Amino acid sequence: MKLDARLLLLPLFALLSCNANRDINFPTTDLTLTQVIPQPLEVIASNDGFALDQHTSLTVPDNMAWRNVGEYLINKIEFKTGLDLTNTSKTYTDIVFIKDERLEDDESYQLTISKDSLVLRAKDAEAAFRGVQTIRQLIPESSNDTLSTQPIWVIPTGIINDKPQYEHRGTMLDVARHFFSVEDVKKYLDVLAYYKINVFHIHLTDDQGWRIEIKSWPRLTEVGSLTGVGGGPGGFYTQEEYKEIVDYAAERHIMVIPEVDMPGHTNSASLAYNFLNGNGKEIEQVTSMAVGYSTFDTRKDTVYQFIDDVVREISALSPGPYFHIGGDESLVTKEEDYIYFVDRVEKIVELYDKRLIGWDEVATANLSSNSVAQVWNSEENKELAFQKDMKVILSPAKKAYLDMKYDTDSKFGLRWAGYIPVDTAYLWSPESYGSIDDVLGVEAPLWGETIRTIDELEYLAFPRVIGYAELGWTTQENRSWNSYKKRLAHHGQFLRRNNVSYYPSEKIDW
Ligand code: TNX
Repeated sequence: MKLDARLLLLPLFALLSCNANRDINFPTTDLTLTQVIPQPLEVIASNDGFALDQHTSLTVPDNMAWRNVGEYLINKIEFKTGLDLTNTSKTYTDIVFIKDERLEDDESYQLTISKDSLVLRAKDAEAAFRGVQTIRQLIPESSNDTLSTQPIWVIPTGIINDKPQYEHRGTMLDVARHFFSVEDVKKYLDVLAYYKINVFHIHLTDDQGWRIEIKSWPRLTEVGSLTGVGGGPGGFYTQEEYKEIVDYAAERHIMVIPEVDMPGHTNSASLAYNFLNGNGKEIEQVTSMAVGYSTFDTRKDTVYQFIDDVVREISALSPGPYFHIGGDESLVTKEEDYIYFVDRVEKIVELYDKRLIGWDEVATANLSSNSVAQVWNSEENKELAFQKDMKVILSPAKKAYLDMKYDTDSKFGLRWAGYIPVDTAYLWSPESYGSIDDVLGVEAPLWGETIRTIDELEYLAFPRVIGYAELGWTTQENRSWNSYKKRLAHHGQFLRRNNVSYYPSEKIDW
């Protein structure tokens, strides 16, 4: 690997001397004053400028995963500035990616920016991709074209050493209450990637709709996907379409966690296959927002045969290590039946080499330490999880629910967990929920009862999800609301350029 790095550096030294001949007077800029979100671990300014312009080239290690990261950056630079870095004839400044295995922590990267070169070091393409987001954010929104004949985007010089505090920085999207198209999901993922979000949890099934094709049980989508909350048209992903989402996320180094919610939240499945139903009532299609009335029949072997098929088919399409079984609000499942169910489903999930995740209620079952509880509501369940040596994901509803209204003016959203304005969303400490080793990270769920379009989705998600991205990445000592709100104000331009319908909260000076 060292050899690689040296080979790459040779042309760079040649470039350094070229650039010295250029008579450009850069304005001095301060790297510590840039608007990067999430705030990096360490930023050291050296108060000079790197000129990104039509004479900048990009050099990357010769390997497919790295080349993809390089292409991603090239495309984003072109979108932001109009510069085509693939078409650089005479190069004066160079962006260089170097594979450096000394940066051994996952997702850790280093940027060394001087007048002539911007060097990104990382151990692998995933970590480089995180560093690329920082590079994108360091490029000013507009060029400083008064100083030269061609536009120049001046990036401040210095060093950034960065890595995340938590390995899991995610958001969940509920596509069951209202369905969102592959295109909508892709648009969302691309913006999430800019904030170094690395987990996309997709809530694929609920009482109102079943949203993923299962080849061995075709009625799930033939019958179970036809509507949603409020009686709209519904929809589902074919397996190919689901794969398209998984692949698109993977290109952004985002892992997809599929969720099939059970034994409650299963009306749409029982509507398709009545034998699954355990609540003793006749099943009808539901389009209301009610929760807690449905359950699988936990004492029937055929139900577990069904679950085995569902977990097998979805796991085969999902390269990530997790399978989310829901497990929340199973209010009509008897306690002993619930525990029996969760214990048995854990074995099925493990059979397909996945780790079980469930909403915090699953911690009441006899789960192994390999399984994970997603804490949304119950301190007690969190403690049960810790007693079982399980890791937890933090999604406390009062702080991290993207489907809560911001305030009394909010057009969409619920309010059972309270209003969550942009500052409340940011001002809490994941660190206070448990030791950093016991907590995988932070995930902000976006339940879909009140949102039907991508604009409505974006209104609830942005800007709050950006704050959750910082809570997951940045250490507590590096976080401050005052700094964050100033940095966030500068992201309005990015959001507008990308056509994101964010909520323009008055708490931010957009
Ligand atoms: C509770 S949070 C639910 C969801 C609803 C959500 C609405 C959780 C695990 N279950 O079924 O959509 O509230 O905010």
